Amino acid sequence: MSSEIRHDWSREELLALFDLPFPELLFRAAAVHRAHFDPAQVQVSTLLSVKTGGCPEDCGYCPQAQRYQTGVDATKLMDAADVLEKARQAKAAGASRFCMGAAWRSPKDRDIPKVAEMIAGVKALGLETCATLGMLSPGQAHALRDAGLDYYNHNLDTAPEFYGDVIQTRQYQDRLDTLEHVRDAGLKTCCGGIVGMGETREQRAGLLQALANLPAHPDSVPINRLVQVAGTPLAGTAELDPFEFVRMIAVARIAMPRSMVRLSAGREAMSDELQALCFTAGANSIFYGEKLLTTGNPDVARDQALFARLGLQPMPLQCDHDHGIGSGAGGTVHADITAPAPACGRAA
Ligand code: SAM
Ligand code: DTB
Ligand code: SF4
Repeated sequence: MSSEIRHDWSREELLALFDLPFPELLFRAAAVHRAHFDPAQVQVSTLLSVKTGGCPEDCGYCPQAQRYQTGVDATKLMDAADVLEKARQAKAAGASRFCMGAAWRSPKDRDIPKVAEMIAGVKALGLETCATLGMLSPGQAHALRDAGLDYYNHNLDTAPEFYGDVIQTRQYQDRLDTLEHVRDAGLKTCCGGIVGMGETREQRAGLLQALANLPAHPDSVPINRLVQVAGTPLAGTAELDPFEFVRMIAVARIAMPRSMVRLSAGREAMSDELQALCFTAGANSIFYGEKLLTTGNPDVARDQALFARLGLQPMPLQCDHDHGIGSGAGGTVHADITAPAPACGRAA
């Protein structure tokens, strides 16, 4: 099984992978996974919404868009001290990365020092830092990097040709521009999308094509399954076949062999068996903790039990380092989620 890093994937090649018999696709994805990672290790991130709701954008899936009546109350930006308390709790519970999300189209320059204070504080705890704040200018990306930011999350969300069906208030190119500013500032990228929005299989392949053909594969690739929230335009969309979700994970793993593929939103509604299939297909990262940004996530006890039943361990930060993917923050993170994993011994 070839697992070279490619940036020239065609839609047809990716669709041909989607079309493979399910066991064959899983086998190929699992082989690529093993060539680059220890399949028993799963990276664990915790999310915190540091500024919730009231967003001017019109993303059709999002409970935080002001224009949809979803019952999400808008809040101001949290104080750094409160964010740090949440980060301490996340670290104690076993997270190795802490991701701060804000419901902004883009941050205002006056917001940057406040977010920088949060980032510096979280980094000082020995956690990897991630932020998702909307579109960034080059200067903002540099300022966040200088504050100690490791990763920036900004998703392409879907295939270019389906994008306009979901979002009108900003363009695909705006997202590509922000990703360029993020890379140019020396930040690692976390970039993926959502499935289950009514897109076709070809469009799911199109999202993966857009991600894999970026100038550099994203370091993390979150694959979200739409969490349907009443009041959003996409509430009521036909549910995606769970096996199709697993295929999406598997093709992402094959197309981006060294990236952390994150089983992201939508886990709360997934059975343990479906999640196990996703880990088998090459997913090796999750969001951990009872809440995503505004919607639910499996509770900690359920994830601890799942890791124990599947023999999975939280990935120590050092393992990231071995593969040249992680940041310079901290050493091995010992997680309560299950017995701490030894530092990954696989070749870089
Ligand atoms: N406002 C910033 C932005 O849009 O870049 C950052 C936060 S936004 C909530 C981050 C990502 O969460 C979106 O790009 C989308 O992929 C995902 N997301 C939002 N609502 C979701 C939902 N209901 N189901 C699944 N994923 C969702
Ligand atoms: C990503 O791709 N998924 C996360 C994170 N990046 C910021 C967000 C999921 C949000 C799900 C809906 C909510 O909880 O509001
Ligand atoms: Fe705003 Fe981000 Fe939600 Fe879009 S996804 S409405 S930009 S918070």
